[in-house]
Amino acid sequence: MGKRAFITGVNGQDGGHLAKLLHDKGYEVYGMMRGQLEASHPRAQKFLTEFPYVKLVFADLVDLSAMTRAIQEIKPDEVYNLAAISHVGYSFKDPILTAEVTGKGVTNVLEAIRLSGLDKKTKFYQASTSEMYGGLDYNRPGKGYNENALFHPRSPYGVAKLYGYWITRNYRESYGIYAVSGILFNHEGERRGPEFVTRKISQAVARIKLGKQDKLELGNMDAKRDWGYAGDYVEGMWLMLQQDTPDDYVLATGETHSIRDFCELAFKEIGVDLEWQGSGVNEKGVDKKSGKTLITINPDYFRPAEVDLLLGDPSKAEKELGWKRKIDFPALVKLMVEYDLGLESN
Ligand code: G4F
Repeated sequence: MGKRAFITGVNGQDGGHLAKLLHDKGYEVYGMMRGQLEASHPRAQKFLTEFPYVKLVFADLVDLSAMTRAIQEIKPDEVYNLAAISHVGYSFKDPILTAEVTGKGVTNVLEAIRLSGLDKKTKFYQASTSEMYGGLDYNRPGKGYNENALFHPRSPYGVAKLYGYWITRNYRESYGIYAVSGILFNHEGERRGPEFVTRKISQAVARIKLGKQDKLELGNMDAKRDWGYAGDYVEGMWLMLQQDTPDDYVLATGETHSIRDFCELAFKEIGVDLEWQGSGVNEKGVDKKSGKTLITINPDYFRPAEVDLLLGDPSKAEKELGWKRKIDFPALVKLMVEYDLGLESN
């Protein structure tokens, strides 16, 4: 019989990519959805249309009893904890719930494994994040953050994720559970939600091209991110659970680009050359040829504290896991704009 995997947050961007990868590898895939849903609910039905092989489990990360029941029933070989409140900006608005779900929820999954007596069988992957670094470790200028860089989270989300990182490490060191963190830098693609900046841009570009939208409003244009393709990153998650000894790994591209860079490449895909005019909140992205304003700044999208620059150093994962990203930055932007052009044309 194949291995069993249990994915929390299966309905999110990475959940879909990972479910497919594991199914293709012969796993029996269980996916968790939250709340009072049933398999007949439209959201569950929509998910099952795309991923009919996933066995849905209805439970909530904040409910230890539900998590324990789920783990006891499934007896998974591998658990991938992807569920979280994952939007950094939103976490400032709902910091307590973020702590409960994104932070304490990790302990519930680990406890569920331990209480079920599966600590020697079940391997655990925690979706840790580059947001834990916060972009403030000036000891590593230009080199990129690796597994030893200083953490200084800059949002309730980052703080909650840091708790998740340490409790995962603590269960590994205390109970010998095969529990690891993947410290993943931003990863995007066609499954990304439109509340994140890359998908917001690719959707807007497609809609502007098709005459469905006039312009795009953005927040901080100066932030820089290390952006890879989510499909490449789920392979790294799986590899982290296939090693002789559990350890934590950074997955990143080793390149960083600004929001402006992303906009320029995305608009180029529809034949528009952008020119930047003005500065600060008055900055505008203008179509060089027509003079039409396509991008303006809306301070509502600014965050109380910002992570200015993220750049990852994936050399440990490349050396020890044999992992390497396949899709580079221009290919990622192209893939997303092309996908949204197809979607918006229908
Ligand atoms: O796309 P974002 O919302 O992603 P962010 O905050 O980097 O977080 C993502 O990556 C993390 C890994 O480092 C994950 F842990 C996390 O769960 C999530 O997947 O914002 C990227 C940047 C920020 O600096 C933001 O201020 O884009 C800036 N930005 C500018 N205008 C905007 C906008 N972000 C959003 N969401 N919307 C805007 O209009």
